[in-house]
Amino acid sequence: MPRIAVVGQPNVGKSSFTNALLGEERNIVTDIPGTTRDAIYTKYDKFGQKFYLIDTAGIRKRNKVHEDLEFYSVIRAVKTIEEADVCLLMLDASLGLESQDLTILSLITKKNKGLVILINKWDLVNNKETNTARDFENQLKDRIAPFTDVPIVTVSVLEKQRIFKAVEVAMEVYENRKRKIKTSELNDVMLAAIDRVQPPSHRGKFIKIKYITQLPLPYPAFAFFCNHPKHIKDNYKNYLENQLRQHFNFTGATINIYFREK
Ligand SMILES: Nc1nc2c(ncn2[C@@H]2O[C@H](COP(=O)(O)OP(=O)(O)OP(=O)(O)O)[C@@H](O)[C@H]2O)c(=O)[nH]1
Ligand SMILES: [Mg+2]
Repeated sequence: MPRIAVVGQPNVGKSSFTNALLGEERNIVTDIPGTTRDAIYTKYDKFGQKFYLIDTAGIRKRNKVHEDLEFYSVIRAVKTIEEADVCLLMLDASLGLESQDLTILSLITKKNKGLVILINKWDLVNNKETNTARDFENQLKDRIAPFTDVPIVTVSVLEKQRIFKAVEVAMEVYENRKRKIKTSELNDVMLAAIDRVQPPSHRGKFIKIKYITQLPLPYPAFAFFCNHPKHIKDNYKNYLENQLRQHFNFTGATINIYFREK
């Protein structure tokens, strides 16, 4: 079963979200940051969807952690990220994206976990116009670059707005993260892309990518076999990643690209 963890800073509404989905007050909700100390696993089985939902302790910046208890909460939250398939990174709409959130985000991407960003407490945003959510999303994307192929959902747990949408999106990301592309299709698409924009040569050395395979890992990872793997530049690697994202749906999943000698 998929394991979906709700992570984020203290007090953003992680336990409230879990309770709202389960339809019961299973996890303690208070306005005191740091209420949840342990990761709490619950089985969700509704509307044809089954997964483990993991409520975690809020993650604080290390230097703000004074108490021992809080320190261990951070360790546990990090462990939860490691155990999860998809992480729902919850933000507070009234605070926006803070540096701690970027720290959590980089933990999630380093571990190659699926990612959905939930902007909670959307009810607190005043004067919502048609474009408010879109503007908020675009600003957020600028700040989380280069990994921007990430779903962002504005929610209000308090008003039960879009919480099931959040679940749906999380399950999509779960599928995207484990998506396997047939080798023939992968090579057709990517060799054509490589033909259109070829890797720049390095000191007169012509770089030729011969074929591509997807690695048997729980997250998208691809090996590009070529003659001079060390001489392929990062911007070309970015081009390849963008091409993969344009042709196949990997939204919310990290993509690892390796160059190997052949
Ligand atoms: N206005 C508003 N308040 C919310 C919303 N969701 C949660 N809250 C409030 O935010 C406070 C914190 O909620 P919790 O669910 O305990 O937050 P948490 O992220 O689990 O916090 P920790 O366990 O301390 O990390 C509570 O007072 C909630 O009632 C929302 O959508 N809108
Ligand atoms: Mg909590």
